[in-house]
Amino acid sequence: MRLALLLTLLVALVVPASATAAAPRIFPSDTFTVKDSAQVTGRRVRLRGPSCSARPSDCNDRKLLNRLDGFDLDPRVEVRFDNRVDVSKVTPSTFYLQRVGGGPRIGVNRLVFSPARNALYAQPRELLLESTRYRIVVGRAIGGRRATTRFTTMTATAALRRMRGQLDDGSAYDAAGIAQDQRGLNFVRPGGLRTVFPAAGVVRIRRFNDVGRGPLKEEVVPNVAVANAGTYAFGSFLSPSWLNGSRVIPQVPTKQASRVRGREQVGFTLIVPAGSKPAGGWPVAVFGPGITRSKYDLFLAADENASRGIATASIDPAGHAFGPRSDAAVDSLTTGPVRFSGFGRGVDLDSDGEITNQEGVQAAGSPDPRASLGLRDGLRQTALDNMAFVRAIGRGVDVDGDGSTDLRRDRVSYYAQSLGGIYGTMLMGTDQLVPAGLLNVPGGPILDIARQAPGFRDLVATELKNRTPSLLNGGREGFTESTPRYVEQPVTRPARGAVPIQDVGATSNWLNRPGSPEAFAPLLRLRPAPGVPVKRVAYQIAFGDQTVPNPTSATLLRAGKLFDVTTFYRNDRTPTASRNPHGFLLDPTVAGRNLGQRQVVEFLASEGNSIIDPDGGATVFETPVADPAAMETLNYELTPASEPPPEAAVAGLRLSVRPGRVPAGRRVRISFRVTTVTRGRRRAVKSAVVRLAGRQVRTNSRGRASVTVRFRRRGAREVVAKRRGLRATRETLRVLRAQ
Ligand SMILES: [Ca+2]
Ligand SMILES: [Ca+2]
Ligand SMILES: [Ca+2]
Repeated sequence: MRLALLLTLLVALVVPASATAAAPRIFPSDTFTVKDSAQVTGRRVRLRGPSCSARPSDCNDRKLLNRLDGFDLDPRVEVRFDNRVDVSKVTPSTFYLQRVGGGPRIGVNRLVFSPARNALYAQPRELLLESTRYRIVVGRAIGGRRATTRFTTMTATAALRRMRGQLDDGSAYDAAGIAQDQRGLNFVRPGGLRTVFPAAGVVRIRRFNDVGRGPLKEEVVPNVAVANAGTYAFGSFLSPSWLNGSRVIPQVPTKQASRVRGREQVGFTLIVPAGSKPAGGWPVAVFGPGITRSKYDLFLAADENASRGIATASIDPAGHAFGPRSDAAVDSLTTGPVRFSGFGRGVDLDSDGEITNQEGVQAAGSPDPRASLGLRDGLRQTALDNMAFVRAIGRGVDVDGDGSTDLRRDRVSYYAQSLGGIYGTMLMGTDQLVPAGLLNVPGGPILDIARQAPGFRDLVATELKNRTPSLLNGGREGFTESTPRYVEQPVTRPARGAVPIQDVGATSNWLNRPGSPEAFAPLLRLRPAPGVPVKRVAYQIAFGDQTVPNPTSATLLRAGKLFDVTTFYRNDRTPTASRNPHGFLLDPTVAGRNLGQRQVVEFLASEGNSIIDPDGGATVFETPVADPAAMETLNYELTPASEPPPEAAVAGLRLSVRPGRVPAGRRVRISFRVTTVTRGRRRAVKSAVVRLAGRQVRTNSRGRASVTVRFRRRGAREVVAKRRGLRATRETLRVLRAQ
């Protein structure tokens, strides 16, 4: 016994505490959670600080995060060191994540080193499993001390599934006050008008948009869905709504289901083929329109569907198709103009008197305390509206009112463009009744789309500007985030102010994950949810897409391992190479349109069993994508922008603690010395505050201070040294067993 003790003391003498770096501190960690039996994970996030008066935006975000039952599925791991570290030391064996209980090591990428914080940021190379415990291991090679922690990932996709379950068991309709006989599609307007028109007699379709104040704005609906079209119909159905007045589905403990708040009369458009219908009715494809678009895009998205015997229908995304006064009109050879409600879903959320083409699909912007929830719940509600639409079709649809069902009740496929592909991926991952879906030009998460897309970046800038404190730091559209993409080299000189923008980005992506398509992509084929079959899906991505940039599509496709069912439309190899190819499926002025629609109709006609290469051996359409890595870059040129200078390193304090090990139960004097290195010279730091075990002392002009203490129990004690303008540091004092 005495020998062992002697050896311990000897070790203490030959290894002073100041010779070893302090252990790096890692986030995320379950140390920032509390137990909560109402959550699937048994835990709830509990972050502290910052001050709500000094940093109200961060405070608002923290309150939202503290309702979640775990950390992000693509967490931005933060490791704080005491000194600069060499990012080239990061390898799959020195920095990795691993499931607690075993599993392969998951390396990291997207590295950022912040000199001002001495913090290293990294994200795992693959999306993590939900509701699962992981360990993070940071090896000694990086910062001189090994560090590890455990954390639990959030339950992300189950909430949408629970809401779908409320549609299936009828409880959502009951809660919304929608009686059994009101749950189907409705073609009859007040006054008895049936808005169903023989397609051959339709000369023109117009819409009259309620933009808030002033007269309705007239627009002609382009219509190329004429081949073999028999009937154009315009109707509505009642859809339960989970959104509250702030366009948010309030977070509930993950073992519980969200509550239905009301209902909405949702309009639809429908094209039924001409000719005699097959037994049981026409098979149906539902088309999902993109952001700012509407159900009227159906007439641009269904060139060949009717010719192939497919009925096609579409509804508006939440908050779309302008305000509730919006109308539509059909000019017919036989009847003249017939005008009826367009069931606009837009709301004047910001009370400025105007209703935009997408107002109400997302939470209000900063300084609204829910701003960081963004599109999360508008996307979930839209996926649910489409599920309610599928269920209404399943109740039997009599379009012409002759008493017989015209649409097949058991066969609905889905296809969609852009935002439609985003909520469409969520729908496909969740709805057991939709076996096949083709998703055109989606990506995720939304913030990563918006900050990289030239047309949306100013919206992100406005949000950063309106935060308190404001985070605009200069650069393209007013900010520079220095965020590396999946395949890019580590960022070791982030722009000044970039790392706080990255903090907000990581928070936004974490908060939005339950309504973000990449979280649902693994459910399509890799890990289907209980009761949901493996799906037949196809993706179309456009090379150099400037609206949903390629790297965000790659994020989605990687998450679901979907590259083998992905077609890459190489707009760069066409006569329209100078155009933004995002709208290629619908836009008649982009080269790929007709072949894109050919692939869609073959997919739909085969119920997802056939993904044709629309141009065969030619290479405008790569089916499947020849090189998935080609999607990890933007594939278009950005105009140069001046960026802020790199973040400056902040000199750090160094703290020595002697002795570094003390026995418990005895009064001991512990001496501190606080220094800093400036211009290569070590200098004493006067008036630094050193804290240990509830005691606090200040250093003298030689940087020295001491306390006399007695520790009752053995274990590690943290010593912290701080001084304004310099980065704080900490050391560990070890209290050994009493002699
Ligand atoms: Ca408005
Ligand atoms: Ca009928
Ligand atoms: Ca080809």
